[in-house]
Amino acid sequence: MILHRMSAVVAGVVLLGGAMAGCGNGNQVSGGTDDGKITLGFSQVGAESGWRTANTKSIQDSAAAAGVDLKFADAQQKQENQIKAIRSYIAQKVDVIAFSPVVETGWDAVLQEAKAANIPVILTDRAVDSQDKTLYKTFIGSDFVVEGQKAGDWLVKEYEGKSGPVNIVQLEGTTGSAPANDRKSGFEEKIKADPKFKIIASQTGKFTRADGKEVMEAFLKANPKIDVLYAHNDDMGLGAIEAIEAAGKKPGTDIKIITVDAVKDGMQALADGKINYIVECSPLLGPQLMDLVKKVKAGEQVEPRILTEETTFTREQAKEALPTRKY
Ligand code: GZL
Ligand code: ZN
Repeated sequence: MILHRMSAVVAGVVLLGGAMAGCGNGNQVSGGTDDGKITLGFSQVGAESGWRTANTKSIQDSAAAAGVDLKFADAQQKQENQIKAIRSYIAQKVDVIAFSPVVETGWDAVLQEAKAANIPVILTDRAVDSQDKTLYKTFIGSDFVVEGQKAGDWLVKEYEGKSGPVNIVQLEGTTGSAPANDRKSGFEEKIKADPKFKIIASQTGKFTRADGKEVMEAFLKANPKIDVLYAHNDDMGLGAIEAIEAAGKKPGTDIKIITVDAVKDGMQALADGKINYIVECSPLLGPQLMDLVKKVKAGEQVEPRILTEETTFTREQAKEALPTRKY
């Protein structure tokens, strides 16, 4: 786990402040710093994809702009590292804790500890399956089921009037993560109505290019006829494109490709005709997160579920959007 303190000053004050500042319940010196600034402890999933890089930048830039003291920990996609980071934020008595849970399950204990310490928690990007909704103040992120449904809808329209079988391979996101579970269920729900659609292989590519490439190589070796690839993020789709081309096939033509995220590299592949359709998943949660942090610190009510705005892109739309793409 890499603990980044956003400024040596904060680190210094935290060491000093730790002794004097009782905090976290809003009416005392704010978390560990005596400059009255809000201290946010953020536990990030890792640095597995272009989406994650953009998400981290959005959070760090927004914290700086909002004058929020950010403590940031990269968990390298390991749940135990996220739990350790959250525990260290509790020990440091930060004002607010936020995190993107790498998987949906196994959070109740540490979230109970944060609640007992009177430190409010905000979920960003991914959901948890805790039944106890008092364990966090709000969840801001996409609806991954809808993202999967959008991908399925496009495929159904693309093959309208055409006979099957349509052999589909699926590169799933991180096993147990909300985006992997929900993008899978949303997509499969849409295509199950027509038996011509057959998912002939489905396996995790861990949201990375390298794993996406490796799994696609195996898919290609085992399946002589693949018509469609549905990848749960652009990065796995881009890795798969390398494998498809190495196998002498044309991505976007011999094998239609649908991905999710719409990061710049994915949008470029879409504009180049190597990907056929991208469902956007916005990583730019930083500004809204900082607003929520201030509201929650001030004890204001916040919406329990905040949905991010996002769209879909065809090849033409990608060409138009690319020049001004922020990430
Ligand atoms: C989705 C996010 C996913 C992205 C991937 O909100 O959790 O994790 O789709 C990223 O690119 O790795
Ligand atoms: Zn779920």
